[in-house]
Amino acid sequence: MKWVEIDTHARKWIKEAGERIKESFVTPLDIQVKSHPNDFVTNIDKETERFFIEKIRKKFPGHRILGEEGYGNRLNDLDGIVWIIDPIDGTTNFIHQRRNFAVSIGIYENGIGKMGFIYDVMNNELFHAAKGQGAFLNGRALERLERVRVSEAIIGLNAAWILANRRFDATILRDLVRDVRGTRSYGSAAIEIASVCAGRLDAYLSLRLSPWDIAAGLVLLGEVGGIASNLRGEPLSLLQQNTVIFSKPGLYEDVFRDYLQEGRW
Ligand code: 2AM
Ligand code: CA
Repeated sequence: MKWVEIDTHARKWIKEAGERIKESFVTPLDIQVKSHPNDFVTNIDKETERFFIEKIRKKFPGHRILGEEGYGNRLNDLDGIVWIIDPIDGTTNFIHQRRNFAVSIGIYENGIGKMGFIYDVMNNELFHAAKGQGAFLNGRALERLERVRVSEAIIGLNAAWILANRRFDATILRDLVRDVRGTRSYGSAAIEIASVCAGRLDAYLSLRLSPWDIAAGLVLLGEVGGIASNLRGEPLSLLQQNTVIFSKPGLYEDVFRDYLQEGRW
């Protein structure tokens, strides 16, 4: 019963937040830089996070919240029920394109993913999943992911990750890019993960994502038989940044066997 109530409210608030974001387009954005010159936050990211926090605190006072913009709780563990919120995933798209961004919310209980919601606001596509009950796009069940080979795969990957750098050997991902059927980069991790869940992409890889970028997508992916881990093959952490691969089965094992092994990820 508890989870039905959480589900009903989460959905309602997400749609409401989407409407508020669209309404905000008539007023100028207030844009600020965060950790580096290409990492932005806007007044709308902040207002949207505060909107969810107010609603959750009022309706579910015992729940804790981890939000990208920091208005939630400071968490050292995932005990109890925790909402992990990215109010706008794809802020750069939001600023430059006014599309291709999403609201992403994962709800966990004692570290176990119970519900995931990814709302692609401008396409009006709500992906949602409840643990053990399947994953859905606008209410229609998503199919289980089938195995696929590297040579037939379209993968989500930001081109920046194949540039030479000091942290890892970029030639490894370059080999993968050469061997797949194609690459795509949407600029919103949540939309890219949702795309894997819907079979639009076969895998998504990134070298640095935060808990709020992946919390909802992890629940969704589990419900369609996909596999997620960091690039060392270890489980993803929701308390720190991760390298990530979200993938169809088959492709996941092949990518690790033939490409990722030698990396210093
Ligand atoms: P954000 O828009 O919520 O910040 C862009 O390639 C994707 O990576 C987006 O989903 C973006 O989420 C995420 N991302 C994670 N860490 C980032 C960072 N330090 N700078 C820019 N994008 C980041
Ligand atoms: Ca964000």
